[in-house]
Amino acid sequence: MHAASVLQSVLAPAGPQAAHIARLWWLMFWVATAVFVIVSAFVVGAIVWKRTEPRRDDVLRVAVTLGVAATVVTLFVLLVASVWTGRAVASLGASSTVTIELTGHQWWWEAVYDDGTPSQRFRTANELHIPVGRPVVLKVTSHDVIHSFWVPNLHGKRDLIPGYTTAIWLQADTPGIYRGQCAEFCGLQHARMALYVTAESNDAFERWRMNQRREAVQPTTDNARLGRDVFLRSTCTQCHTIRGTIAGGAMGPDLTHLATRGTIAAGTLPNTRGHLAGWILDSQSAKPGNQMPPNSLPAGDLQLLLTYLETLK
Ligand code: HEC
Ligand SMILES: [Cu+2]
Repeated sequence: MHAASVLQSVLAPAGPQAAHIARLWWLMFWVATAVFVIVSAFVVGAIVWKRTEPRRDDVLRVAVTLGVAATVVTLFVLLVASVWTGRAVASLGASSTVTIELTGHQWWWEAVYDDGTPSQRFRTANELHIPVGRPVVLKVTSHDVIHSFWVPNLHGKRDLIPGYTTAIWLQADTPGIYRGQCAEFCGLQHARMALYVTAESNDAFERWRMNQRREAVQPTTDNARLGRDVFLRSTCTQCHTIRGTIAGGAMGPDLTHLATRGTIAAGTLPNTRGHLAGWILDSQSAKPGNQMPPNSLPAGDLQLLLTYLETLK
């Protein structure tokens, strides 16, 4: 994932909701610009031109009436436009085929892809995939404090409130990787609480989803097997799940398909062997205050563990 290929902009809408919001933004921008220019022109005019004729109250009264009328009409148009946009983005009026339960944590995102068949549900973290051209419902809530889901290319903001679930509809029409950001201050690492949404063709999405549903791959080499043993006898299992092993913790992100993600720690670091090593030994230096404690592992064990984690495709 190259930073340059990732978009995070309200002005480059990639779906219908974002397009509505961008249109409203441009309307308000041009109206405000026009108001600014007109008012400035009057101010400059008042300074430059000296009054030579006596004041005429009738002309003044007409001017004030026109000014007030123009203001009322402008504000009314903006009100109607924003109410209309609010309604237009509220729902896509279609039955959705993809439902994602998204939960905010200090400071990462937990996602469960829902399915009518319970065995087809799966859990992942920090990186969503969605099919292009199909409406997606996100059911959002929070595990701790108020967070806010915001992927500017796809939709406006939606608060994640503890103990309360709300639904937000979105759709991507243009394939791409869109960066999201927690948009409600939620503590020390609020700024490092990013989220990536990959919008891709239906085929690519279904392939991704099929793979995510699977349990973790069984190690095929001795080193990967030993690495799994390191994982399973360390504290990792208290907080992390790797489906298909006894590790079933829920404090931290699900690691079953860790190696399919482009970043770790909610967009903080690229998912490379070196960064993973640094993160596992001392995640506090990369993301101070985060909920994962440092781990002191012998160098050999760490290398085996990394080899295992890299197999989790
Ligand atoms: C006390 C709970 C806890 C323990 C123990 C723990 N972790 Fe974590 N881990 C977390 C939390 C919480 C996060 C998310 C931190 C964040 O992004 O703010 C995390 C994040 C990670 C990530 C990044 C995942 C992602 O997709 O962003 C990896 C990899 C990881 N831990 C591996 C390990 C390994 C390996 C061990 C054992 C050596 C371990 N963790 C032990 C809680 C824990
Ligand atoms: Cu936040």
